[in-house]
Parts: sequence; structure tokens; C-alpha cells
Amino acid sequence: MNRGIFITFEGIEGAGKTTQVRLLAEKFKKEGLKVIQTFEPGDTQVGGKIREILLNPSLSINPNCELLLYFADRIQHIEEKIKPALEAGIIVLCDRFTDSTIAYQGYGRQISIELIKKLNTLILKDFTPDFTIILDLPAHIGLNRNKKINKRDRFEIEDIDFHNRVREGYLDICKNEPERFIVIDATKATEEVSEEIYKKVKTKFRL
Ligand code: Z5A
Repeated sequence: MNRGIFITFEGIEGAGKTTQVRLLAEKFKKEGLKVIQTFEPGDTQVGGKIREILLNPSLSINPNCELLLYFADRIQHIEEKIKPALEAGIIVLCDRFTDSTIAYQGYGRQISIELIKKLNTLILKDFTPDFTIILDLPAHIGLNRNKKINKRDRFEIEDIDFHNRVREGYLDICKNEPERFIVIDATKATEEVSEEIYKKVKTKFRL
């Protein structure tokens, strides 16, 4: 049996990641492809507890503690969910992964990116997605979308400079590995974005 494909969706808040993961999964399922949707942080039983801590706006969390909690969530997620699905030949569509840690904790919180990369090697053995879709849009548009649905967690309450650094971070990260990334203009209408992603993934993996 062939190994599955690991595809991650990245971008700032309100970029449309959750929406696009769902739409791509629906399209693939209609074609009879085996696919699962997952997300970080929190898509395991242990991860759900970690998520409650990470997103609670009333907690003040030390940046390195926050960093390690994301890694704790991720190793549980990889071992419990992602690897078994890939070994079973399933396409895994994941809403956020290690590029989020580089963008948010590295560029956003300004923790050493060298340190994050070392942890990635030590803890995750550099487990890397096959393909990463960056949904790019100006921070104020993404934040406004989330305001409309009253979403306010520990990250939404950060100032606009933080979110601008995260966006710039993503655009920087993909320069180092252009073959793994595509950047999509996420200001376009939902269905237009979805079609673009669908076509790119189909072509790249000859599905
Ligand atoms: N985080 C971190 O710091 N480090 C890490 O390593 C990881 C994560 C893994 C998780 O929050 C937080 O953890 C996250 C980063 C941090 N920061 N925050 N906040 P989360 O899981 O609760 O949320 P999120 O990942 O940021 O997703 P989101 O804010 O829910 O946004 P989204 O998934 O990108 O968008 P959406 O839910 O699909 O859409 C948002 C709204 O926009 C919704 O009303 C849609 O109907 C609308 N939408 C979507 N697409 C469009 C288009 N094209 N046009 C107009 N409106 C649209």
C-alpha cells in the first residue's frame, strides 16, 4: 500500500484554513479518495486539554512554556493520528502544523527560530508535511472576519504588529522551501480559493 499524503494549511487568523480544509476534504471524498481532516492544537484527547490551556485568554503563559506546549500537542498528534493515517494510505489535511510554530512563536513572539528548529529535530525528528498551502491576506482583514463571529482567544487579543509579523513570517518561511509551499490569495471568494487549491493539489500529486 502506498503511503498517504500529508497536506497542511497555514495562515493568520481568519484566513479561511478551517473552511478550506473542509471544502477540499468534501471534494476528495466525492471522488472516492480516502481523506481525514485534522487540526492543531488539540485534535487528540491529550491535545484537547493542552488546547484549553493554550487558548485561554485569562492565562498568562511564559513564551517558552507556550512553545513546549505546542510541541507536546504535536508529538501526540503525529503519533496518535497523523502517522497511522498516512501508513494506511490516507490523505491527511491538517489545519496548522510546525510552520505555525515558526510563524507565531518565532516571528510573532520572537523566540529564536534556531531553537524552534532544534526542538523540531529533537522531538519530531523533522517530521515535515508533503505540501503546505499558505492562505495569505492582510492581518486586519483576517481579524475582522473573526470579530464578526466573536472569536477572541489569547492570539486574537494580540496587537496588529504581532499579526503582521506572523504574516511576514509565513511569507519568509516559504522562500526557503519553495517546492513545499504554495501561497494563495485568501482575500478572494471562498469557492474561488477552494478551486485553486483543488487544482494545485490534484496536479502536484497526480490524483
Ligand atoms: N498557534 C500557535 O501560536 N502556534 C502553533 O504552533 C499552532 C497554533 C499550531 C489556534 O487557534 C491558535 O494557536 C492560533 C495560532 C496558534 N491563533 N489564533 N487565534 P484556532 O485553532 O482557534 O484558530 P485559527 O487556527 O487561527 O483559525 P481561525 O481563526 O478559526 O481562522 P481560519 O480557520 O483561518 O478561518 P475560518 O474559520 O475558515 O474562517 C473564519 C471566518 O472567515 C468564518 O466566518 C468564515 O466563514 C470566513 N471566511 C473564510 N473564508 C472566507 C473568504 N474567502 N471570504 C470571506 N470570508 C471568509
